[in-house]
Amino acid sequence: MSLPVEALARYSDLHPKLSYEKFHYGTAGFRMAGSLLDSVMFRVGVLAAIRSKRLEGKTIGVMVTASHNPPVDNGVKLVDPRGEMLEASWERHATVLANTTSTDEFIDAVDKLVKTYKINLDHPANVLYARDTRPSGVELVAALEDGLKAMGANGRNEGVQTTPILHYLVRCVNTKGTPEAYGEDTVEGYIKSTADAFKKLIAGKPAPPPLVVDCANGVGYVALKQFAEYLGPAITFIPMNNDLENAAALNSDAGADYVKTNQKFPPSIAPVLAPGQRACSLDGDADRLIYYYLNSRKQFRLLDGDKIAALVAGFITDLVKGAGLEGQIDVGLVQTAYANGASTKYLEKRLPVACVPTGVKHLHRAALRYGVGVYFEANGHGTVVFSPATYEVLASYQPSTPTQATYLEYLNLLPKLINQTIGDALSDMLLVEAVLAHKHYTALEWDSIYIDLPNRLLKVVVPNRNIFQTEDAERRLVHPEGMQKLIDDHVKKFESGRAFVRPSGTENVVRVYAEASDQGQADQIALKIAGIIYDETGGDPFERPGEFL
Ligand code: 16G
Ligand code: MG
Repeated sequence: MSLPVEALARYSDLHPKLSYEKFHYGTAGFRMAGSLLDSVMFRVGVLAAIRSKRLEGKTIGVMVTASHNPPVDNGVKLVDPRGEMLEASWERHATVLANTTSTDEFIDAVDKLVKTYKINLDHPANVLYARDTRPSGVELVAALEDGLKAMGANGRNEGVQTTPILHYLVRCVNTKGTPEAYGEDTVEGYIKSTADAFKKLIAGKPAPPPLVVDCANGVGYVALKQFAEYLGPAITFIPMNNDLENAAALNSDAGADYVKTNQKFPPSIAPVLAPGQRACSLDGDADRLIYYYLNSRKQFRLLDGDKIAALVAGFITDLVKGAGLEGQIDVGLVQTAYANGASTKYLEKRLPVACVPTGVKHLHRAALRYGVGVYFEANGHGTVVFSPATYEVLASYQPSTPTQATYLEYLNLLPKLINQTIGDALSDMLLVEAVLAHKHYTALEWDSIYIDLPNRLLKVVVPNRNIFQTEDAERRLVHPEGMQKLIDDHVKKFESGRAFVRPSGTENVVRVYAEASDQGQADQIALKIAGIIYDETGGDPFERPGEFL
């Protein structure tokens, strides 16, 4: 089969590129105002079909979402056959195709891609796609479908789903009928398998208290309702911010990003929490989770990704030990430089802790190196991955005591409960609730496993963030020359002082993180570094004077 040039031209002309727009496929795919994405969606449909053919008909996923961004935005990202994010080397092909300025140029670029990889176009193309609740998603999916039609691809439209469910379905489709079969490739299959594992894991434990779930007025509420049906009395959810009728409400004063960024309750949640009661927030596409609670002094207390990682990593190491599998399964944790120093200190006593650059793909790749890899970013992205060797150990191990048998049973349930393809706010939520039930922890006891060092996160608008280059997992600047020394000379004056500067991958800013033994010092360090950046690069210390993020 040769490239269907006539069909590509006909459909491409229906989705002309806006001349002035520059597109870039970044850590979270393409993401911008939904109104600018028509041509991009069509071209992503063509690219997904070509990638599927390249992979001999393996199903490629496409998720139309802009996650925790405001409702006016939308975006799209591709998902590879094992449910992981698009192979990094193809990100630039997505960027090139999106930026071709005419149908002819687009078709030439497609032709070049096919020739470069010697893609046999006779292979079928299978693409599985879904969108979140954003209204612009309807038309954008139609543009995507034109891309599939142009290439004669088989499209499977899963409608409105969470991002993690899309990732899960892609992996199920591609492993069906193989020894690595991941599960039934239906939403029902995902809900049932995850819920069943949860119910078995907490059987005989105290039932979790009713859980307030802030759904960010997004698609997470759709999946939460389905879980509630399957879970029945095992756990009671109190859904909040579940208004899917009003598109403007998405992520507005709600969601995991709101809580993490503002370090406070969503306004609608604050009045309903009793002292000691915990709650959690999903983000707009339900791939990020943050917990929090009202303490006895009626203060907001954050239980972020680092706290979730600590709880989960501690539990899994206990299970491995209890099962008598310490020498056969290595549990490791992956963090980024944002992880609070206190969390790293607490965890590295218990298990290997690796630090990698920000971005789920870096953490996911590092976690795959362990028998059981736990990874969470402080912002609530995270999951747990189990290596093929670990599956074999769990399948063949003969426990020598009833206690070991019990722990082995729990260990065998975790891969079913946890969506290993990408951070999944709902499956992570059930995992947290299961661990708290096993440990008989209240939110306070969970919070007390270590005490966060006071910290401050700032963003500084600079003329050109790309002059900031980092090394050592973004913990040290190598460029601008000499800036890291200025930072080190200042930070070393403070006990437990730590700070780093990194260019944002999603906004035109550099981010400054600082922590110290008290809040005043952490603030002082962050402000001083913002000043150094300003002096050295002419950046504007604050997007809005005094703005803290
Ligand atoms: C994206 C990343 C997230 C990262 C964030 C950092 C994925 C799926 N998402 O949202 O992991 O924490 O960017 O943004 O990789 P920043 O570079 O602007 O700080
Ligand atoms: Mg998200």
